[in-house]
Amino acid sequence: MNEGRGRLTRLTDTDRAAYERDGYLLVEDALTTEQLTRLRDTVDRFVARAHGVTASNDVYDLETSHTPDDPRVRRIKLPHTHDPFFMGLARSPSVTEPIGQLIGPNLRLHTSKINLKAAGYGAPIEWHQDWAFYPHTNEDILAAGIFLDDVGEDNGPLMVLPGSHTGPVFDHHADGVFCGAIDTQAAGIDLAAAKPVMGTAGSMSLHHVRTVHGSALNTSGRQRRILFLEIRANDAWPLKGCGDLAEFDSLIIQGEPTLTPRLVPVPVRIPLPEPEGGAGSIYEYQYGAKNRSFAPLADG
Ligand SMILES: O=C(O)CCC(=O)C(=O)O
Repeated sequence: MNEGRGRLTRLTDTDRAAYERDGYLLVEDALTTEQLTRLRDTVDRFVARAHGVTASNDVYDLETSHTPDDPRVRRIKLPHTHDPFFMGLARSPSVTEPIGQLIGPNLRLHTSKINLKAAGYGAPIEWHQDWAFYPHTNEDILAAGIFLDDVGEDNGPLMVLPGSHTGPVFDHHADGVFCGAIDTQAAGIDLAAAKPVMGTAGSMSLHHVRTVHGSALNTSGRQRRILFLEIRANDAWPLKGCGDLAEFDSLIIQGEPTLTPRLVPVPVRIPLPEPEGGAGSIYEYQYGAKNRSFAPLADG
């Protein structure tokens, strides 16, 4: 199937104003039925191959309760590097059209992941700002969350703090080490203001790179799988370096490469030093968090 034939969602002025004000937006029915079916089938095949896997690796991030016979995958890492379907989806108008209306037409993928949040045990993700993980030369960057399942209040929806994208960049360190999580109590954050981002399968959430967000353990009987495509303007360059230029430019999903990053005065904190032994994902970084806001699985 040609992923180029996506849906063309035009945002309204009200949508754009809401994104500017709140730092997030939901695009309902962003995907075509064919795209959603293909996405689900592709993800099902990845999950089936987790049988027999003993430890987290370059593809799978495993729940602490995972066993090779009873696979429990909490994340598929960097799906765009494992299957061309995902880059095709990122380049389809279903994704680029609404995003282009928020951060401009020149777009480059930053990273991708599928957070699976299985029924009954899907792990929480502590409050954080993506910007704390990857500061760039400007903040025309957002995360698109494509819903594989209906997302409601009970199955661990993405939670966001409206307006937090215009506030401070919070400390994501514990004991002087980057832990990828905010101690919300110490930071004085009012979590009562948080909002769940809910919608039907095939919808797409968009949150600004500085929006504070997180999500709870999925204690419901329904899984909640979301593909996150994190997308930036082509002239937003990572402060930690772009690595190999050809590889960097291969991530362009729309528009032309540029060697002139756009610099704007934005607050930044550097996500260093790394925890000892490194961390393979946000879940592993957050093992270092001192005060958690979301309850983990009782035996997890
Ligand atoms: O899956 C979620 O609910 C949150 C995702 C997220 O913020 C992340 O993976 O960095």
